[in-house]
Amino acid sequence: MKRALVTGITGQDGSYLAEFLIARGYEVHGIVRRSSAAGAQRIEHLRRETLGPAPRLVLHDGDMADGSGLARIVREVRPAEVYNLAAQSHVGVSFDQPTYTADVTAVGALRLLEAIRDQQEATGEQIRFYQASSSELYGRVASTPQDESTPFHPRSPYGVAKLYAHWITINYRESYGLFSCCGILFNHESPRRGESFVTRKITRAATRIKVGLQEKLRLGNLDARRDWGFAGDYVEAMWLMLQQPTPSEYVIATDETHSVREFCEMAFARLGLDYRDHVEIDPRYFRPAEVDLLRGSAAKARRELGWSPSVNFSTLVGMMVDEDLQIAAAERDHPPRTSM
Ligand code: NAP
Ligand code: F7E
Repeated sequence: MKRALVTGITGQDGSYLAEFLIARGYEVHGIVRRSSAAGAQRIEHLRRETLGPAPRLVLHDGDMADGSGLARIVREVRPAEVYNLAAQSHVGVSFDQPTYTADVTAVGALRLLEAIRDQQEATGEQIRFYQASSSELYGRVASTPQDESTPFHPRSPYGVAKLYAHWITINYRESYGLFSCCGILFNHESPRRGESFVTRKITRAATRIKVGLQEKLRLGNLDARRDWGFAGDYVEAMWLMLQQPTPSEYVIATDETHSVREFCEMAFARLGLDYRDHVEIDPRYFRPAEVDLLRGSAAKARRELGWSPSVNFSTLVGMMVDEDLQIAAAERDHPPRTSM
């Protein structure tokens, strides 16, 4: 049985990737950071389903800020594949926490690569490595659509940290022969998306407004344009990259671009509402530097990996609104109780 190690397994992508790998017969090991509250809701169902004498999902306490802990986990697990999805992944937050973002998102990737390099040298067993690079690398875009040859110009501490992680991943390939790949993934969303990212913030608020739990939604820049795909499609591309004969970089995107305003319009309209009656602009959500336009060309991934997205923009919006409507209705009917 193939063994994979996934950092960031409790996140949106980590949960879809763990499901995908378990369905393909992998034993999946995940790194979870310590929290005062139970924080693994997105993978709770997998934990329950894979319990038994030889569990298919094994969780390890660890943190991207702790290199010795990462090295110990890599030694114990002896993975054939490592997927580095852990990051301080919120662009807006990265302006308030730039040093922390650099430590976890940039240097964290280096700590993991060092652990892999040492383990590979000690055992002679190849470890394939996936780095979660981002369309935020393009930032102020030089041309549209963006592909693997478009120059990078990141516009946030997050983007700059991801740029370091991207290049150190390539450097370890060129310097030490590591099989290391970077997926330059454009925005991807799902009903499991964190609630502070704009798509989920919109679908949560629109559905809560629909059932009478809230009246207004405060947003920042409605004119920013993104290439939004479905996270479930994108984790397959991560795995495909590690199954190739040679490591490389791949853009994963839908080749469609829509504004935040269009996302609002479609999400509210699905509920029979007009977003203009509910959305207010709050300058607190403006960023010191913005990424205005992203649209990716996944032609290389299509050609070499045989990958293409299965969910388009309107289906994605519908899927998120429909799931959040159920959550909002349950909240209305069974308000959460607060304990003393
Ligand atoms: P996410 O939902 O924010 O998940 C991030 C994961 O990283 C969570 O499991 C989080 O743990 C973990 N993490 C954060 N800090 C950590 C630390 N110090 N040590 C260990 N783990 C830590 O992000 P996502 O949307 O799934 O994205 C996955 C990866 O792809 C990230 O690296 C992100 O930057 C990158 N990416 C995302 C997109 C996108 O559109 N979603 C696009 C391109 C690239 P907790 O659960 O404890 O917070
Ligand atoms: O913002 C605008 C905001 O935070 C999208 C991460 O997964 O994708 C994500 O980064 C746009 C921006 O995602 C609000 O200014 C307006 O232009 O949902 P977001 P992001 O910054 O694109 C990339 C590819 C990653 O790699 C990241 O990890 O929406 N916007 N009003 C707002 N954004 C937020 N969050 N909240 C607002 O109220």
